[in-house]
Amino acid sequence: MEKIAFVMQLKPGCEQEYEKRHDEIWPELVAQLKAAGVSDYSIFLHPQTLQLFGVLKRTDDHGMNELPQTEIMQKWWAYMADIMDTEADNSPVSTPLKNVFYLE
Ligand code: RM4
Repeated sequence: MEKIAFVMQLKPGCEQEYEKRHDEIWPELVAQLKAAGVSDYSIFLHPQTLQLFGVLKRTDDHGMNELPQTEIMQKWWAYMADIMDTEADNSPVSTPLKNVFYLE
């Protein structure tokens, strides 16, 4: 099991909508993420910069690299594209973070 973290970017004025969409996250997407070996997934919002800090665990044999090709991920990213900074393919602009401290 590995824990990874990354930063995405929310568009101004979209805080409530972002949280609402995640409160109502599609069960099919949850199932797809879990099937890909993802668990313990949280996203935190930095209120001043609107940076979204994601942290999750994934199994050693995770399928996260294949997730972008799945229909459900494509649909979710298209749905979220109006409120997040995205790449040309609708995936969120995402910067991996370096782990510099850990306390068990
Ligand atoms: C985020 C973003 C991420 C996705 C989560 C569930 O807003 O789209 O890519 O993993 O939702």
